[in-house]
Amino acid sequence: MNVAILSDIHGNIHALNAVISDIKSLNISEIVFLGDLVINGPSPSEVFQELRNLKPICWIKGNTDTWFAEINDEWSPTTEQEEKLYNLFIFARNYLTKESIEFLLKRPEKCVFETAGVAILALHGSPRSISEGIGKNITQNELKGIFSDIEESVIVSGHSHVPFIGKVANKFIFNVGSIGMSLDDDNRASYGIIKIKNEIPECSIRRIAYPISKTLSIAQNRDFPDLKNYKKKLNEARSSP
Ligand SMILES: [Mn+2]
Repeated sequence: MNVAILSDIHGNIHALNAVISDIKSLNISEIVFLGDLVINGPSPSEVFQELRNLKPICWIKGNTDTWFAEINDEWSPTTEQEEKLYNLFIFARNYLTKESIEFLLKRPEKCVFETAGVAILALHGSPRSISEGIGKNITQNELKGIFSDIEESVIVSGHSHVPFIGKVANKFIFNVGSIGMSLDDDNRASYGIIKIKNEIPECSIRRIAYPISKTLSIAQNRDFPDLKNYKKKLNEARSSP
């Protein structure tokens, strides 16, 4: 039983399609999605449709998915940063139906699934926050605290856009990175595969090259906000700003 763990697609259909082709070439039985689907990329409706077709056994919300509940018509940006996020939000909203947005908002914030008898906890960020990415910036001691109340022995997460595989107090922690916008100096899409062998999970990261220029040309045709910055992010996948 191999499970593919997908996260942080961020409206990038070419990255998602490349990952789907890779999944089809492997012996994958189930798909899990960890959130951040439509905002911050030029193809919100396409990625929504594609992901629905994949029928994930587990599909949770990310912090940018919750913007659809947090931002309403009375809200207006007050800082330059808020203005940027607001433009990304409006762009995505313009490409989605009301039904799709309602569907996204109905996703849970976490989910437990089982594969080969092993229970796995799926989160977008960390057990204490949807917006906290788990990675090597967190000390082993801190990780122990963060995961101390968790029963499951395997935890999968995303959010940071930087893949990470760690182990703390007999728990396997697996951040699968981002499909649509890697930020670890490697501009390929990133996703994870979990294989259970004799009840021991084997976690691996797949890195998949995709035609970035095609994603950028859709962005240009659709007048995607702050295109120059988006282009730089996709191409350079810079780990620091
Ligand atoms: Mn996120």
